[in-house]
Amino acid sequence: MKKIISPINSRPDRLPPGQHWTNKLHVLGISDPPDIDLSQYRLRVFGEVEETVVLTWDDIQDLEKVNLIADFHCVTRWSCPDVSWIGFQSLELKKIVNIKSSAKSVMIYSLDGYTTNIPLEYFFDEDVVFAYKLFDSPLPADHGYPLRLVVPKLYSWKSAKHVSGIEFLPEDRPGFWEQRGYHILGDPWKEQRYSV
Ligand SMILES: Nc1nc2c(c(=O)[nH]1)N[C@H]1C(S)=C(S)[C@@H](COP(=O)(O)O)O[C@H]1N2
Ligand SMILES: [Mo]
Repeated sequence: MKKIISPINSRPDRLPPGQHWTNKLHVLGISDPPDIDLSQYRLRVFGEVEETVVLTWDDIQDLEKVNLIADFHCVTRWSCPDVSWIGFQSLELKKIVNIKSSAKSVMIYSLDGYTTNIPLEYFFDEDVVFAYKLFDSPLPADHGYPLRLVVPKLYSWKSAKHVSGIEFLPEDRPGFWEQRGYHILGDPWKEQRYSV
């Protein structure tokens, strides 16, 4: 299995400004985790693509697996070092869906009603992974079962849990927290916490 260590882990300024280290991944969610039946689970890829693609849980297991090691930076100022995830890279999507050149951004949809937006240049980074394992165990319900996104270079509200949809957008538009005052991008090293 390919191992990816996020380049953020070897930055000289590894801990972003205004953050402190904790040794725990704290649970933060807008609601209780949804009930999931894996046989019914689907991941839908749609929007600015030639054809909508719908993946089953088995389809997802067939994608090339990677192990990502990355620090996790929450906008509420805790940072957890060296979190280990197993899943597939966002770049794998380019092999299974034809993305139109009009696509500029993605909206990620979650089964708890959560959404978040990510510009394509961040979404298709090498260290962006859709994870189904955390430290070698299946994702716990409250950490995003069955599938979650991990975007190490942005604050972790962009790392959507319980992902069920990926919409390619012709222009960036705000998701759940971005509509409620969080920064549209969310770079921790620029302290892009809030939009005002
Ligand atoms: N579906 C969903 N994903 C979500 C959230 C949420 O409320 N719902 N919260 C976000 C926030 S603010 C953070 S800090 C991380 C927390 O991930 P964890 O609970 O696994 O530590 O998940 C992000 N992804
Ligand atoms: Mo967060």
